Amino acid sequence: MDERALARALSGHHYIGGRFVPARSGKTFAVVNPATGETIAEAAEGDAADVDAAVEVAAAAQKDWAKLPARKRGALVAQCAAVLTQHSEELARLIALETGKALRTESRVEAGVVADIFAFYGGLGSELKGESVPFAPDVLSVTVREPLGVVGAIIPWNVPLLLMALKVAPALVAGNTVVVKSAEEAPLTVLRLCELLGRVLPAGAFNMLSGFGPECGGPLVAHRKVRKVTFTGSVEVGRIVSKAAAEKLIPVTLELGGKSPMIVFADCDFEKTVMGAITSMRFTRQGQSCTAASRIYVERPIYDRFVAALAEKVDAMVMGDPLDEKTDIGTIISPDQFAKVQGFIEEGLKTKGATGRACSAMPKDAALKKGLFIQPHIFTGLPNDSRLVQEEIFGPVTVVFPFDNPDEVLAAANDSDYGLAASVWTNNLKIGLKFAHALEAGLVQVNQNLVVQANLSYGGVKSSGLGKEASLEAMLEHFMHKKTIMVNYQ
Ligand code: TXE
Repeated sequence: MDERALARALSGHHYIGGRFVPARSGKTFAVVNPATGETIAEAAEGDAADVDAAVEVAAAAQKDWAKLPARKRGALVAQCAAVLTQHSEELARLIALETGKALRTESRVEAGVVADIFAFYGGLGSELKGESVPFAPDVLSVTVREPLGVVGAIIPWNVPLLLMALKVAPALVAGNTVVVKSAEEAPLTVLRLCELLGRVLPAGAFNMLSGFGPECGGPLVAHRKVRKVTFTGSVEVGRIVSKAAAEKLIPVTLELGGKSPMIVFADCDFEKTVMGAITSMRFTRQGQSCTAASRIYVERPIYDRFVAALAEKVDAMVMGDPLDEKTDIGTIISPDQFAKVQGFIEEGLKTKGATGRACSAMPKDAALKKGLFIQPHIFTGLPNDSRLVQEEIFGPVTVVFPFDNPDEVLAAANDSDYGLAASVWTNNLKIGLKFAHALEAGLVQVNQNLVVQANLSYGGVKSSGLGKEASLEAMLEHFMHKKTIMVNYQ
């Protein structure tokens, strides 16, 4: 089945208790291909009644799931990785169709990483350890780790498979069951993933609803039987989710936005660093990445050369049909995001003293004329208080500044409400290490910019979030609680 037929076949469903089911209300909403504007499927429009059905099923399934030996749960999650690997190309094509992310540069990468996350967590079933704590003679005191119960997971559209996997795989191995609320812009690929996971996992362990934020995500957070919420999305909605979780006094993990600085010293490996800026800025994903290097600071001696080389490289990138193997850059996700990004660009272009260089040619194909393509823009000369410098744009827009000394650039880099990621590019190890420690971010990379790794802790500070994802630590600290048991044998 090709991706269009698959999208149609997935139409109109939630995934509850191992089955595709329609919304209780019978309502659906259109899923649109952002490269053409055509409707490719209808998604089930979930509300509180669907949430209740899914959570009840998940709560019932959790009792049996938690009774399985942890290693057995891990083995099943690892088995999911094998199924996902077999279906990786199909998932990649579907994600390119529904999100507009280029197949070769983005969607295949995401589909591959997802299997890796399930494989990683699947291997950790025997690591759910507690400790013994000396307390008193004739008293055995130990801690054991237990699952939390039903986990509610709310995901966005930019890397939906990857972000879902980072939540679902550790939650399941820890002995929880899960109800996911997919993003309204990208409900299909994750739904296909449910069907694939359902070939391995018991019914009810893993459930998914599509729908809108307040109508479907809201009731999920508020549901009495949801014992933990994990959310990735905007700061604004993160606050709403966090407040609702606080009302119920349940733990919450938040992965929010970023305005990540990239700091380039004159002694860097120039070519590698220019390429690093391209990958860090995620131009191939139209900049729709929370870790995008959306502020680039370049030491003055190489500033002009760096800006010119960056623009030249971005110019050479091909923007076009996401499913075409020649395409480097796909589309923006939705008309709303398109308008938001265009608004930033127009504001930047009107700013006195600023220059915005548009790079890479718009696609010429008539079939793409309604596509949500935006030319990548590189801005220079913006004042520090510009919205383009302070706010997350989530589009193919980066701002570049010159700097003259390390203290000045460190202060500028940290002058942000966000603190998700940062990178430093230099051959001076002392400077690299100094910055690695001094930058206010959850992830700092020196001379590289890799995406999230399953075994490395990931998460922001300041307004970028709360808690960690990925790594053993995320599973133990955020999807389990520690129970103390004391046995007096006097
Ligand atoms: O996010 P939202 P949107 C940032 C980025 C982007 C902006 C808006 O700056 O431009 O957010 O994107 C669900 N209760 N990021 O509108 O609204 C919603 O249905 C419960 C950064 O897509 O935060 C979706 O499933 N849930 C980010 C999810 O929250 C609610 C990735 C995210 O939607 C809800 C995406 C509510 N009241 C956007 N309202 C990153 N960290 O990578 C919405 N939702």
